[in-house]
Amino acid sequence: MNDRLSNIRINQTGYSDALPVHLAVLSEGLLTLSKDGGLPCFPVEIVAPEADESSGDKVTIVNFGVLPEGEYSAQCGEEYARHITVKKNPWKDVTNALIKGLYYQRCGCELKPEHAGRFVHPACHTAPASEWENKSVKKLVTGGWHDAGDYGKYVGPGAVTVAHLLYTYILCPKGCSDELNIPESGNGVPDILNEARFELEWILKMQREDGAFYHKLTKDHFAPFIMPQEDHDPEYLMPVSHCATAAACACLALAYRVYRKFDTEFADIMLNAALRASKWLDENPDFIPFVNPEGVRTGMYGDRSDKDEKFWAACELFAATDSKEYLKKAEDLYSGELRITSYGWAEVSGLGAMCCLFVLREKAGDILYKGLKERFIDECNNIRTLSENSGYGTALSPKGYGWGSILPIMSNAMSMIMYEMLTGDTSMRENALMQWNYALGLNALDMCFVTGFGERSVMNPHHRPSGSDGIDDPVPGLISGGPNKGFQYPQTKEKLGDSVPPAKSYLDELPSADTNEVAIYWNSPAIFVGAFFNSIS
Ligand code: G3I
Ligand code: 9MR
Ligand code: ZN
Repeated sequence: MNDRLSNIRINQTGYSDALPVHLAVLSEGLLTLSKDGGLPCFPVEIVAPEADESSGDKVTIVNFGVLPEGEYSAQCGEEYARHITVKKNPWKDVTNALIKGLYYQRCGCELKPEHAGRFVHPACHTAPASEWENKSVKKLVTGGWHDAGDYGKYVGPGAVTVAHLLYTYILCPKGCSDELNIPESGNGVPDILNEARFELEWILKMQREDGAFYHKLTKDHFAPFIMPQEDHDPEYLMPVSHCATAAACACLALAYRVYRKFDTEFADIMLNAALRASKWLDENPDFIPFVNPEGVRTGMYGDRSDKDEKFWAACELFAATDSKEYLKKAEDLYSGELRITSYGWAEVSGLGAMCCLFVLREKAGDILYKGLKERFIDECNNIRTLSENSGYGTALSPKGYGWGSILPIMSNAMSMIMYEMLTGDTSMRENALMQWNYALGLNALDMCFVTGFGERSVMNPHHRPSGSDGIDDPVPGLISGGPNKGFQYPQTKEKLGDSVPPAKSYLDELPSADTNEVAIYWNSPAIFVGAFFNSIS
């Protein structure tokens, strides 16, 4: 780990020889670049940099355009030179690692040395769980991914993560290489789908007999920092919820289409589960927000509305069954209120929009294809403006740095990538690329947010296995939530001070869940973005 902040910020995992090379420079004066130990060339005079509101930094983005393959050294003023690699396909490893990061979150099975290297552990959370509301009902609900730095498993966030993987496979198949070295590798199914199936099998187990889905499978409190196999306190099936049911319904209907060509039996089970969930939603139309029952303190994943989840579900059910009743439902649920460029656990309208724009297309009709497409394009233009207004090119407003700011940043990259896919206009590509660069080091913190990558990388994520396995390095391939001005933890505020700018409100410290936790649904949008750039580099 290099402790010195450089005056040049780069994508620490390298650059592609097929895409423009951007650096961010924090000094004035002459910036030079030398190739393969040669004399400095490409001189750029940096004058009067502008202040970036999110970070308070005076920063200039320098675009060197497409550079030939090689090892470069960038220097501005007296500060040390920064090493940059330009090569073909530079992001295959980090994209694969982000997918493999989900493998390391697997619950209920042993992580073996042949797949997990140093980061092994025996099977965890293998005991049957009781329903919270009726403790005499016990079920074996093993499997799935640990949600984040904690060991909870939550249906809605899990469904969203799977959807990101499946849409990555649908839209950027060339970007996902099949070399993950997970237990299923080599079985004829792409590894990204093998990994997603691990979660899908668990989601299926979270359905109650009447079709509803339990909101989550957690203990009543968060575990201390112990390894998962040492976490023996009882887990509970927490009450069912509308949002979990609708999100699972959507995800399973989507998965039905994707897995059909590999395993019809598994696909049919998923469609059947989705239809039963949909029926439960019809029979229980009044939204009841999930709140943690008295005495439960694990992640709540509360939501103000289930309209977005139901909209997404209706779109996916129409795609899966071709039955017009679902198109009608989706049209009825659709309104300007739905944020069609949001793909995170709280607002999933964007996933419904992806189904309309890339799967249903003309079949979605005037409202959900033509109209929605226009609105989507407008939104993408706003996102591009956000990126243009930022000193680092980051598509987030200064106010947007909340818990898990990496999510809106990666989501905005997804939107700009989809803009290109939808219109053939490549003019947002560099704006999207700046978000990928952000995640990998081109940011106000000079920090690569993916564990195991970069010369200045996250070392102390709020992640129980990383904090308790006795290995100095964190589990690799996990992306940190990143800067958060929300200061949900008083100690974060105390350490950073009130006046720290939003984009610097970050601590690479284990206790700082509010700035440095990892989560499956932060990895997954980064996987989409990585796979896209992988496919064109
Ligand atoms: O709802 C308000 C919104 O009205 C406001 O505009 C916005 C401003 O930032 O804040 C919104 O609420 C935030 C909420 O996330 C919704 O995004 C809260 O301030 C913020 O505290 C909350 O953070 C969530 C955090 O749990 C604490 O509840 C994160 O999104 C969520 O990703 C995180 O999830 C945790 C799980 O509970 C447990 N497992 C780990 C996981 C990752 O940290
Ligand atoms: O470790 C928990 C983390 O996974 C959650 O995202 C976070 C959400 O509030 O809570 C963390 O648990 C902390 C708890 O909220 C307060 N006491 C300290 C716990 C560990 O940092
Ligand atoms: Zn576990």
